[in-house]
Amino acid sequence: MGMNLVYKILGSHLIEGKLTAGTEIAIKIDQTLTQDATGTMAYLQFEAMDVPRVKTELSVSYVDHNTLQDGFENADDHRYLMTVASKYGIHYSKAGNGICHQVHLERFGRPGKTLLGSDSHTTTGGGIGMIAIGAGGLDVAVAMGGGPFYLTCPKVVKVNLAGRLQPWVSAKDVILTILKMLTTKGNVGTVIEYGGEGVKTLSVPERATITNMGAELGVTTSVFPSDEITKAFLKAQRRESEWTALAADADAQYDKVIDLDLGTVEPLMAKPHSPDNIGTVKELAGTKVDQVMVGSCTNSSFRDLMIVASLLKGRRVFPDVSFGVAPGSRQVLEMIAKNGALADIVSAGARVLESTCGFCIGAGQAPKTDAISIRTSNRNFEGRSGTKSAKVFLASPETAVAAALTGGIMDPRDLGIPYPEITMPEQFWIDDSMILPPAKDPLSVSIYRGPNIGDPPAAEPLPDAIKGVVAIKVGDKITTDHIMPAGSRLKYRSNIPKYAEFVFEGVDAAFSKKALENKKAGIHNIVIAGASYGQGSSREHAAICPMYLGVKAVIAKSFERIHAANLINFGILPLTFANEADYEAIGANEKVEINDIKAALMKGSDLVLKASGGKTVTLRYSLSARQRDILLAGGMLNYTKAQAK
Ligand code: MIC
Ligand code: SF4
Repeated sequence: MGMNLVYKILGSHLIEGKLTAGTEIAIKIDQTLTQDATGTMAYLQFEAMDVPRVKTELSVSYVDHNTLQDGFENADDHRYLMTVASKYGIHYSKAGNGICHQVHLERFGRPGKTLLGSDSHTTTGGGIGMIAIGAGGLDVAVAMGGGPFYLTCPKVVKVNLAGRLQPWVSAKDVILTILKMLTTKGNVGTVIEYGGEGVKTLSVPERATITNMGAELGVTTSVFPSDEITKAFLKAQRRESEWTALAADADAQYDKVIDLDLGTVEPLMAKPHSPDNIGTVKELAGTKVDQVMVGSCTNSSFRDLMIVASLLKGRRVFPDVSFGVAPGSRQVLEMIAKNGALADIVSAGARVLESTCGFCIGAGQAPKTDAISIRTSNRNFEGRSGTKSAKVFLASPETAVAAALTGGIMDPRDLGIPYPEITMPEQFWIDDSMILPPAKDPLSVSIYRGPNIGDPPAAEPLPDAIKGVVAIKVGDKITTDHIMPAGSRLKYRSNIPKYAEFVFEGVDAAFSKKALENKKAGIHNIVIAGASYGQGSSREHAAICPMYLGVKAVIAKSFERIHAANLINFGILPLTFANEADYEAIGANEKVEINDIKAALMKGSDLVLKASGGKTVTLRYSLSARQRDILLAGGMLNYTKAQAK
């Protein structure tokens, strides 16, 4: 029986387990990446492991998220990251060199390799034929130390692409089409493998736009084959020797096959406030627009920016629209500067921004009250832009420019201008001088620690009985941004007691104070949630800070993969309702208890929650033996220490 591409790559990296969907496997990690927002905690944890040098083939530390430096905290963190990288054998990509996923694709991604990154959009690497997975910082730290990465062996869904995209329709519209079909819920434990004749019509950056937003589907990752197009991309990056051909066997098996004719894809948009709330640009046409932003790791490649520049050339941005452009990397910025396209963008009236995440994470460019903002990024969660009342629509660069030029949503096909032909360069501009290699003599490097850097907090062992209170009850689709706000709060990421003051800030501003008081009084905190709890970011602070506040269990209808793993790593029980209707049975502030936890976990039997009024609710969990032991030890760091004894 033939093998699919996903199992071929996983199989060649398998350390424990069998390739049987739904069972736990461990794989060897070849490459890691971190970014500054999750990186400081990852490296603090790596330091605590006492490993003298990373054991991966390649590890890169990027600074791209918090570069605004409105205070000393971010700059201090950058310096910490630079010195840690130098000492432990990690490459350091300086602020200004670009967004981690874009730079990694350009300079380091290699077909057939595994990449683990402390960022949910690490999946971008699937565009170049890698198994690239997002995880919490602690899992990445373990991988840097040479440890395997544990995951549930995925089901593999093939998206069989036929035909070719019509003019004015691009990769973003493809992934929005798939988000419309599959939504953001129910795809945990799946990997998407793209195949079919249509693959040949997509360049590597276009493939990467598609795999990038696999994170929004909630899949473990997505992957494209490595073919002549991949080879040409690597050659243009002067890395042809790193190419290898990779494809599924002709008779490969899949859990499901979805057919998509690229020729039928239309310009689409994700409406507020979820990436799967899809509408056609045609039906949304006429909506007045206040802000348009092009950039983010989804759509900031050379091709994307050339489309933007070609459409803007000789034209002007609509007077009352604020239009910003953030090239994804210094390579892209330098190339459009050298070929004149940047001048076309500037002349049209765009605000040219640093090559960073910036607007995408709410670090600057917050739109006006009640604004309609069109963005080429990947997430439009409420408040993520920095303005709670703003309505963010996600769209392709083509659709974004049409809105910037006309002041309203409009199908770009109705602009009445010819679709620009963009040819991919045979040679990209290569200058890696902003990527600092590690020191040859690690002893010569002393690590810089500013005053905002704290110690990673230790988790307490799991209690046998949780006796406490429902400190908060939330609904469906709670993102890690809801749990741990980003934007201006993120500068406290290296200081857990401070950052913990903002847990659930936008949902219940009193939560943090209340939870800490409970903890001090010996009362355990429990979170009750709906479906897809912990969507979005890989930010492990969404587990660490609640742990610091004394949260012992989260009971939800369902969890997203990365967040569930982070909860376990930090000793918080992720539990689900045996009967979803019981979500209604427990209210906020109710006193509850869960007894005999250890015996139940050892037997694998259900847990029972008793509420104050005498109601009982049956709770389930899905844990491997290893995860159970991590929880019993009180988190991954305690578990690792105990194993080392
Ligand atoms: C995001 O897009 O939400 C982020 C910010 O890149 C996060 C990482 C973080 O929280 O720092 C992600 O996607 O994992
Ligand atoms: Fe940065 Fe936005 Fe990409 Fe996250 S999604 S890595 S914030 S550009």
